[in-house]
Amino acid sequence: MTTGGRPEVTAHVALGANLGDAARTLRDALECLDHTPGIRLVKASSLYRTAPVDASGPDYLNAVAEVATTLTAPGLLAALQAIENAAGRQRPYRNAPRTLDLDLLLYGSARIDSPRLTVPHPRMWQRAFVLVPLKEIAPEMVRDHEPGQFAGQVVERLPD
Ligand code: A4P
Ligand code: MG
Repeated sequence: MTTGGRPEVTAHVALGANLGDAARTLRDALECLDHTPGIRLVKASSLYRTAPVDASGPDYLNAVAEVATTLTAPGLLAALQAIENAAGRQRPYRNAPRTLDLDLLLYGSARIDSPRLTVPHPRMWQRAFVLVPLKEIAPEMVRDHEPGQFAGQVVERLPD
């Protein structure tokens, strides 16, 4: 399907939060995504409570969304960053606790390696907090990455 000329591309976005009312923030972010011109929310996973990986601080809530977008990949990244900023995201140091993190996991089958954007997200295949929710909404993409291999990464699905 197309809206306004450019064909829609299927993209996957990881959502994470571990400051404030994380569940509320993630649900609001999904709604914001769907209301952003050029982005249509297709599917969202459940929310998962996850232990921090390579980071300290409170447990995270994580989720993954599938969107259809007429934005370019850099345009989609800019839209994700605008939603993060509206949620009060601050970046005091690397992997600091955050009110909202929106990472672009996949943009169709594109491979992008620019200073500001790497797609597929380079760390996604090592992370149960990404792959478990991704598997819930797109099992075909996670075939070769069984979540069982992530011993020690605690991921618990929250009731809807
Ligand atoms: N950037 C490059 N590629 C991308 C992409 N595909 N998507 C650049 C989003 N951004 C991308 O991002 C830093 C810079 O990455 C941006 O300026 C952008 O141009 P950021 O959002 O400020 O920081 P970040 O997301 O914390 O950085 P990074 O390095 O992607 O962190 P990670 O590796 O994603 O780790 N544990 C649990 N349980 N749950 C989590 O959600 N998240 C992290 C963050 C660590 N541990 C976690 C979780
Ligand atoms: Mg990020």
